[in-house]
Amino acid sequence: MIKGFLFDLDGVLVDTAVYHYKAWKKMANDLGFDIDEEFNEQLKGISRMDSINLILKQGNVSLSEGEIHDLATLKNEAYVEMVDQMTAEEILPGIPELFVQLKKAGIKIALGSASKNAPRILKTIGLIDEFDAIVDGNSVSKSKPDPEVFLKGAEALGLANVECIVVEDAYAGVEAAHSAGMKAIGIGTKTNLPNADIILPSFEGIVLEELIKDLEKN
Ligand code: B16
Ligand code: MG
Repeated sequence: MIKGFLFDLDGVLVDTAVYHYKAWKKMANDLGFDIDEEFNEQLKGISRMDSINLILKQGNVSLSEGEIHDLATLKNEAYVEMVDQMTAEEILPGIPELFVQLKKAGIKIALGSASKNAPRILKTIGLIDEFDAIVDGNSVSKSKPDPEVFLKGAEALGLANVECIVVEDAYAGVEAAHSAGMKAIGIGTKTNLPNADIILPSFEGIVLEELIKDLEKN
């Protein structure tokens, strides 16, 4: 029986990837190279430090640990400045309606995100009070595809792993869900999420009862 939904943040509840991209691109440009949108796809769902290390490798830039840390801090300051301007308008289609249906059905809601800025973003867009538990980049030490973030999410909700469904937009996130013994709804396409149990372009028009029936069949 499904008793909890664990939501990823970026790409599922809001599209913060565009702001991460702008801030990383500026950092790369300041260092004398560029990154494009195709490269940016690899950064979705992975931690800040894993992201900066991949970007520096891409630009063939070698820096000390301290310099890398300082650059990541500067990138984050630029990112935070942008996400602080976000509004509820940026919540992705169908999410508010899905939350209403989940609450009505008595299904708990948790966040399972790699972002250390997740609580700040949820406050800014007015979604924070909808969550029964929040597990973010501040409370996990291992990045997806490690299942830690979702295992902690189920634990925070007081639920067994198999009672939880993960909602993800990243391949590594779906892998993390499966390693945690949970089914995953992928937001995207069959091409980028071939491993998801159910794939939806978004939650627009989704009827929870039917979705749960499909998940239980799978
Ligand atoms: P921060 P998610 C992830 O969010 C982003 O997809 C990823 O691009 C970012 O590097 C990561 O959060 C860490 O974010 O710098 O804010 O701590 O998809 O796990 O919700
Ligand atoms: Mg994501």
